[in-house]
This record gives sequence, structure tokens and C-alpha cells, in this order.
Amino acid sequence: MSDATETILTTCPRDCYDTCGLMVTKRNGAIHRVRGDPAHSLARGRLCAKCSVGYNREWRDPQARLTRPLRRVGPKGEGRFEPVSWDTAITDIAGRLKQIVAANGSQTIFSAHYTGTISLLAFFFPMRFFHRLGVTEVSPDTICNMAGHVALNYVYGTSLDGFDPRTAKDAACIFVWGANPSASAPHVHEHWLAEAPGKIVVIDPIRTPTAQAADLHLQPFPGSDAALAFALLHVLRRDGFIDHDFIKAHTLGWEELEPKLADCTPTWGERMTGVPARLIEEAARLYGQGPSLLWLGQGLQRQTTGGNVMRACALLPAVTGNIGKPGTGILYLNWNLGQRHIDDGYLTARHLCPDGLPSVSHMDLAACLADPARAQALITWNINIAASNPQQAQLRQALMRDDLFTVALDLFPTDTTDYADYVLPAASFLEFDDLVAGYFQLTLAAQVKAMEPLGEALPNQEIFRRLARAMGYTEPELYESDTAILTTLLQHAKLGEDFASLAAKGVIPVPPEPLIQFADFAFPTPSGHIEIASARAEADGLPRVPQPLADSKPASGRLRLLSPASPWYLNDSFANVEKIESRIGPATIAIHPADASERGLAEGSNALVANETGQITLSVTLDETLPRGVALSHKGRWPKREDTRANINVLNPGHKSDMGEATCVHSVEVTARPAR
Ligand SMILES: Nc1nc2c(c(=O)[nH]1)N[C@H]1C(S)=C(S)[C@@H](COP(=O)(O)OP(=O)(O)OC[C@H]3O[C@@H](n4cnc5c(=O)[nH]c(N)nc54)[C@H](O)[C@@H]3O)O[C@H]1N2
Ligand SMILES: Nc1nc2c(c(=O)[nH]1)N[C@H]1C(S)=C(S)[C@@H](COP(=O)(O)OP(=O)(O)OC[C@H]3O[C@@H](n4cnc5c(=O)[nH]c(N)nc54)[C@H](O)[C@@H]3O)O[C@H]1N2
Ligand SMILES: [Mo]
Repeated sequence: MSDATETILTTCPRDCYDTCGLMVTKRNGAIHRVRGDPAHSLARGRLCAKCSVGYNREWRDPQARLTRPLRRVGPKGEGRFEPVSWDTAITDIAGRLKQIVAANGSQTIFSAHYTGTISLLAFFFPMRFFHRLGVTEVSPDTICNMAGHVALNYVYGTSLDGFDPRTAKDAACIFVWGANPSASAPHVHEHWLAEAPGKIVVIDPIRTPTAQAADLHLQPFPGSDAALAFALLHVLRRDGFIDHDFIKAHTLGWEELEPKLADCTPTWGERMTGVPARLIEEAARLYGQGPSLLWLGQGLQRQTTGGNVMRACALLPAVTGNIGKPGTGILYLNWNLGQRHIDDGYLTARHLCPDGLPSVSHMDLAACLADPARAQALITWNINIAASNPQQAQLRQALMRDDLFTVALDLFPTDTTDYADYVLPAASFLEFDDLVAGYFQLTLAAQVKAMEPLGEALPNQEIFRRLARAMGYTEPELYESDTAILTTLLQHAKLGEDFASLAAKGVIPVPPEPLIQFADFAFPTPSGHIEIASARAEADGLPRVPQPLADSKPASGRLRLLSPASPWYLNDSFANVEKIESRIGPATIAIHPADASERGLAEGSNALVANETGQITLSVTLDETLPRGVALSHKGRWPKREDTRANINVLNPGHKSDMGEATCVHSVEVTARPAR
């Protein structure tokens, strides 16, 4: 054994805007420390608190991790298992799946997955197996951002080609609308936004640290942003910021929208949204003077009318010509992998299922799983549905079904794995080579193996290769090795890198020079123009143009509950990290002091928070910066680690937003009263 110190550059593949470069220091062949890569443009040598603690403790701790395949011995939900060999687990699982295919059809097997990791192989490769098997796919984005995708597709023909963050240096103004980078993108908040020369305008019902640091903070009531957008458009039009040449050359439908703006005065906007008219005027002026960037967050669209909100907000760049030149553009997610020369059709072997998989919304998952005629088996990977999905109690009831054959892949023993018949231990990102394409910065990065998998853990890809073999499948795509795929990807990308050279650098920008979004003004809509009015939306039963709507305020006595990203969790990851658990204490609900006193609640008291879907006891914190009628409780806790055996999603009825059958979790309404 050598006593040499070795460093490895790798990449954090969490579902986070930052996609940090990491530096792993090894001593005597073992990992000594995982930290931020000092040379990485955002990480700058430091990790966020959650990853810094988690990656140096539980993520490398065989006591905390799943390390062997497990077979259930107790009742579902109890989490009692016996270890079995990989051979036994894989043979048994394949045997059951074959029986189900023969007796009930492959579409009664459900695959639920999301972004537990976004590294390309671990995220995409398992789809090769599912495409071959022909399962029912639980439509991944319906749990997160589907309404926004559908909406932006109507307007721009794409939701994945955002502005290049490097162009912030050219922007006089940046709107951060319904995103909270101080939690959801900590290094973007700390460095990218802080260093941007332009004025920062944050639009968020919550006074987040990002809002506090901004030049201007607009605090609309949740779900009122479409009305706010119309009031901004009114001012932009009144004050001469409309770019008529741009509208004529590159958009469709302005004449249908314009008449609607007349009544949407700042005073009207104030009445609809709660944002003072004077701030609406000021924000419009800052945006109109430009050049301006518009970042539309994912929190923004998790509303009953979230699709309409996104369509309305997306009009700002289109009517002011803030498109196609430095310092302008719109961003939702930068995840057009083709732009980085990555072919996701190849990664998922889409040709094995030419018509696409049948799919259901996450909003319907609990009902589907409760129905033996629809669901005979469930395979979960990269997701923890028992923590993150709506209708928590109903979902758990469905997962209790003894005849629902359930297989769960994870790093950790979660609430979801507790319901499985077989639990399969997945290897962490520190344990295998992969590639990571960030969804904010335009980069391609190496995820580099820094340690052997803990125990018998295997990367997702290898687990599905083994399952394919046991199923008797013969398609070579199902067996392609990680090395072969990484080589092919990098060859096709023509970036002059192989895996070793990329691993030595950690990360490269793709393209190397800042990109001007929509520089060619070719919008991938049916008309090739930005569609302010959309015939496709109309054909889908929606209004042709966005509407100046605001959700109605909760009925008296109710609060609108927001449950966005916490800085201490990454969705439901890190909730099992003990240092974090003791640092943040019990689950809380923040409300305005006046709302609290009306309900007999005080700082530190326990509130029974309830609605027709469920109830939970939460510790009250008072926050006078919250709008009246709004409550805040962050997502991410593990039900089984709570006294109540539930988390905030026990309150989410799983209603669908107006587009994409997607979540509208920020539209949940609750009552709160003293808990006994
Ligand atoms: N109340 C409320 N609920 C929400 C939201 C909200 O705003 N409010 N947001 C929603 C959103 S935006 C999302 S995206 C979902 C996310 O919800 P989830 O997808 O459930 O959450 P994650 O923590 O991202 O990842 C899930 C699991 O993936 C595992 N994992 C990590 N790496 C690997 C791997 O390599 N292989 C395997 N097999 N597993 C791995 C992690 O250990 C974790 O248990 O939650 C949704 N739920
Ligand atoms: N630390 C951490 N980082 C994360 C995650 C995490 O859980 N923790 N999750 C990751 C995932 S999966 C996702 S999808 C992203 C999500 O990250 P973001 O895109 O930032 O979305 P959210 O955290 O859901 O909400 C962002 C903000 O939207 C605000 N908001 C809610 N409703 C409204 C509204 O009606 N109007 C306006 N204007 N604002 C509103 C909330 O108050 C919140 O401050 O973050 C990713 N990064
Ligand atoms: Mo998400």
C-alpha cells in the first residue's frame, strides 16, 4: 500500500442547477475528503453544506448505505429483509416479471424513476431495459416541471434551450422568477448572481435570501404571476418598450394579445397579485431597458394554472426583443443534450420501443397502483416516491398490496424501499465512471470513479444488464458496457476529448465560447416564430393566448402552503444525514405572525396542519416577511424518521395543473390550529 496522496476530479450529479466540480483527496488508497474543485467556476473549492456533510459521511458509510440485495421477510412497509445473493435476487425478479408479462401483459409493470442521479448512464441506460420490456412509464416530469415544459413548447417550441449563463456579463437586468437559487442552486446564488453586473429582480412570494440580496423583490400571492406578467406587459407597452420590428419579424399573435393589455394597469396588477403598483412599474422599466435575462424557476409553474403562468411570463422577451443578442434570453432548463452532441435516443435505445411507452402521470400513480387490473409490478429507481409523491397515505396503502410485486433500487433504505419485495443496492456516483451534463451551465463533465462500490452495490446500468440477461433478452444494446458507451458518446461529440482527458480536466464548457440563445431566430414551433397565440394550445383545448389570471385566494381560514426546496436537502436526499437532522431540528411551518395569532399559534408551538387529504403536526415558526395567507414548509424529510411517520406530501391531494398532467404542489391549501 502506498502512502501517497492522490486527487481525483469528479462531478456532483445531484438534481441541482450547480453541477459542481468536485475534488476527491485519497490517502493510502482510501478517500480522505470530498470537496469542491478549486478550479471549478462555481464550486471554487467549496461544496454546499448538505453535500459537504453527506458525501463525507453517510454516502460512504456502509452502515447507512444499502450494501447487499435484500428480500422482504416482514410485512410490506416494515423494512424487514434478509440478504440474498445477486444471482438469487435477479433470477427471482426476472422469474416474476416473466410470469406477469405472460399472465397480465408487460404494461401492468410500472417503472417509476426520476433524477436521484442525473449522470448520463445511471439516468438513461436503464431505459434500454424498460423499452425492451414495454412497461408503463410513470411520466417522470409530471412530478416536477411538466407544466412549464408544455407551456414553453407552445410559445418557443422548446423548453430545454435556455440562455447561456455566461452571457450574464452582458445583461443590464436579470429577472429570477419563481426560482430560489439560495436553496436550489447555492453556488449560482453565491457567485453567478452576486457577480452579475445587472440589476437583479426576484419575484417570489417568499423573501428568500436570493430575494433579500436582490435590487428589487416583488412578492406576488402564489399563483398570481400570470396577472403580474400582464401588468408588466401593460407598462412595457405604455412606456414604449415594445419592439414592433421584432414582433413583426419573429412572433405570431401579438394582435390577439395586445387588446387584453389595456385593462391590466399596475393598479389592477396590485389588486390581482398584492404587488404594489409602484414596484410593477419599476420592474417593467428595468426589464424594458435591457438587455435582460429571464430565468423562470420550477417553483413558478407548480400551480393550478402553472402552464398559463409560464406562457404569460414567457412573453416578456418576445415582445421586447430580448432574444437573440448578448445579455438576453429566457431560461427554464438547459437540457437540450443534442446541443452538447449527446444523443439520448442512443442512450435509451429508443428504437427498441418505436411507439414509445404508455405512460401515466405521477398524479395518478397512487390510484393506478391500488388497482390490480392496472398494476401488477412496480420498479422504482432514482426516486423515493413514498417521500416525494402526492397522496402519501393513499400511495402507501397501495404499496401495501401483497400482490404488487415491487423492486426498489436505491443507495439508502428509504421509505420506498421499505415496501419492496426486493431491494437492490445502487452504487453511488463516487463508485463508477460516467458523464454529467449540467442543466444550467452549458458543460460536459466527467464523473470519475474514486472508490470501489460499497459492499455489493452496483451501478444502475449493471443491475439492468443482469436483469436483461435473466429475462433472456438478446438485443446487444442491453449489454453494451459503460466503457463502450462513454467512448461512443465522446467520439460522437467530437470535442477532442476521450474519457481520460476529460477526467483530467473535470469539466469543459460546450460550446467553448458563450452561446447566443436563438441567434438564428429559428424557433422550433410549427410556424418557426415565437407563438404568442398558439394553434397547438387551442387544439389541445387551451386558450390560444395566455390569460391574465390569478388563482383565487384560499377560502377563509385556509392558508396556501408552499413546500419548495430546502437548502439542507436535495429533494429527499440528505434527510438521513444525522448531522443535518440534528442541525435543523423538527419539521416546521412558517407563517405570518398575524395569521398565527388569529389561530392561537405561537413561535415553537405545535400546529395541526390539515386538509381533506391528510394531516400532520408541525412546529410553528413566525416570519413577518411572508405574505398573509401563505405558509412555508420545505420538502425533503423522510416520513419514517418523523414522529408523525409522514412528511408534507401527506397534505398534497395530487391535483393536476392546467398543462402536462403535472404537479401543482404549491397550490395546496391547509388549515392550521393548535395541536393537542
Ligand atoms: N411537497 C413537495 N413535494 C415535492 C416537490 C415540492 O416542491 N414539494 N418537488 C418535487 C420535485 S421537483 C421532484 S424532482 C421530486 C423529487 O423526488 P425524488 O426523485 O424522490 O428525490 P431525490 O432525492 O432526487 O432522489 C430519489 C432517490 O434517488 C436515490 N439515488 C441517488 N443516486 C442514485 C443512483 O445512482 N441509483 C439509484 N437507484 N438511486 C439513486 C436517492 O438515494 C434518493 O432516495 O419531488 C417532488 N416532490
Ligand atoms: N437544496 C436543494 N436544491 C435543489 C432541490 C432541493 O430539494 N434542495 N431540488 C432540485 C429540484 S428537483 C428542482 S425541480 C429545483 C427546484 O428549484 P426552484 O426552481 O428554485 O423551485 P422551488 O424550490 O420549487 O421554488 C422556487 C421558489 O418559487 C417560489 N414560488 C412558489 N410558488 C410561487 C408562485 O406562485 N409564484 C412565484 N413567483 N414564485 C413561487 C417559492 O417560494 C420558492 O422560493 O431545485 C433543485 N435543487
Ligand atoms: Mo424537480
